[in-house]
Amino acid sequence: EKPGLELAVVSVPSYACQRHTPLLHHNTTLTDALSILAENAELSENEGRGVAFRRAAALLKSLPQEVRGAEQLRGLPCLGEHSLRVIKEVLEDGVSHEVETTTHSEQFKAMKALTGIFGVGAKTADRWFREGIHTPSDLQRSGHTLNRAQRAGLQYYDELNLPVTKSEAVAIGQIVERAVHAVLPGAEIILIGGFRRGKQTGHDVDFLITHPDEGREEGLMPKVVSWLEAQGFLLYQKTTRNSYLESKEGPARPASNMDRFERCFSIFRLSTDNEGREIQTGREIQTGDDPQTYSPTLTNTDPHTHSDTHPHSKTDSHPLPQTLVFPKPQTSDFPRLPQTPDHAQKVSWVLGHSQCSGPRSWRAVRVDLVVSPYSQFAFALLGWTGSKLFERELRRWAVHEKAMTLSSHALYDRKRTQYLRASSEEEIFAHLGLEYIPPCDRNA
Ligand code: TTP
Ligand code: MN
Ligand code: MN
Ligand code: MN
Repeated sequence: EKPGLELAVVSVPSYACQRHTPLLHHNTTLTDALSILAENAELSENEGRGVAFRRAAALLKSLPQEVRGAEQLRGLPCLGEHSLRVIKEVLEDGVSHEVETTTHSEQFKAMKALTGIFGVGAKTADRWFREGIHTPSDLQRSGHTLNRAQRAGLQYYDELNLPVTKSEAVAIGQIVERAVHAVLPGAEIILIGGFRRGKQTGHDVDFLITHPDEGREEGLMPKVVSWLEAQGFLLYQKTTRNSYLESKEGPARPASNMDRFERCFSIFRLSTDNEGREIQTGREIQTGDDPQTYSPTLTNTDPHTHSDTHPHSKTDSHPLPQTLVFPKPQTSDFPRLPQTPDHAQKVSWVLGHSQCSGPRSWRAVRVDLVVSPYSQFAFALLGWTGSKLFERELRRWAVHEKAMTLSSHALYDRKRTQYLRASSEEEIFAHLGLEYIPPCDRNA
């Protein structure tokens, strides 16, 4: 055996939360294959199998070099029999038979297309699939009664399946910032989810909102939503109020993985002009308002949004501005997109709902807003930054290795029977006995 090829000599810890997992890594061919199988398992509601494939993929993402032969994987954790078989096949033949069969299967294609509709989960999609509904157009024609979310999901299907760019995320951030500060000055807004991990595109944009004076954040979401609605920024929204206080389960013992923060799942109407620039205006500038405040300039061009933006962060070297400021607008200051995406033209209106109008000057974007009390902020930030597998691994580590329970609200030490406070993510990692992993390395 050639020296230096045995990756197992570099000891790789078995929990993803013990490893650095960057966005760009050396084994994309292998992880793409495993991700297809994970996705298929999840769509078939076989969660255990899905997690096994996700863990195997995450292990490969964390390796310092490209795997060229299966013998290099000897002794590495997280690689089950099935995953190893798939990896070997891809290494030897370039493709895996099982992956090929899956990607070409009618069921997988239909389940992906149907769950690609906002508001449609695997259960519903599977029921429709068995009725012969394979595409959003089939669903449209079927005359099925849909809920409000699904109707919006169908209406904006194509747009919501276009990746959201980083500049669109920043533009949305400015709107959210304006809305939040209009109803609660001093509130803090932080970009979370995939964009905080450094992703250049996402399926949505996620924001966490808090206020340094505990309690001031209560009831904030309905006010923010009203403001956004009045300005014409919302195409759809569903707000869920905080159910944390009245729940009987205890802060770190949620009944499910869903947390109980006040939150809003929404679809924004993001204006874009024909030159591919984004403007942050809603339907109309309302009379009585200062028009200048409707066109804030983009102040963040730093690609490093994965940096911690919280004041408690100690390792913050290149943060997104804590507060996005809105200097006096100058049209020339509008951000130019990297590749002028004219979404209105890219979108093919398969559903035929807007044949009448020409290219539009706006697009629909999925946005998630979460409000957390300041005392839970670090937990919410950690819990909503992802990736989903990284979060799952953190909770598994806490329970199995530390006898602790971690949620997006709190950390509970079951041996000392007490809650452990934290005002930064670094403190939470320290409580858990883990090396601090920055957001950009949580792409497990
Ligand atoms: P997502 O927005 O679903 O995922 P993402 O931002 O990592 O990736 P994408 O680019 O595709 O949008 O979720 C973001 C984080 O929020 C994820 O780590 C899990 C967390 N989360 C919860 O804690 N509770 C919830 O109910 C949901 C929907 C997400
Ligand atoms: Mn997201
Ligand atoms: Mn989200
Ligand atoms: Mn960086």
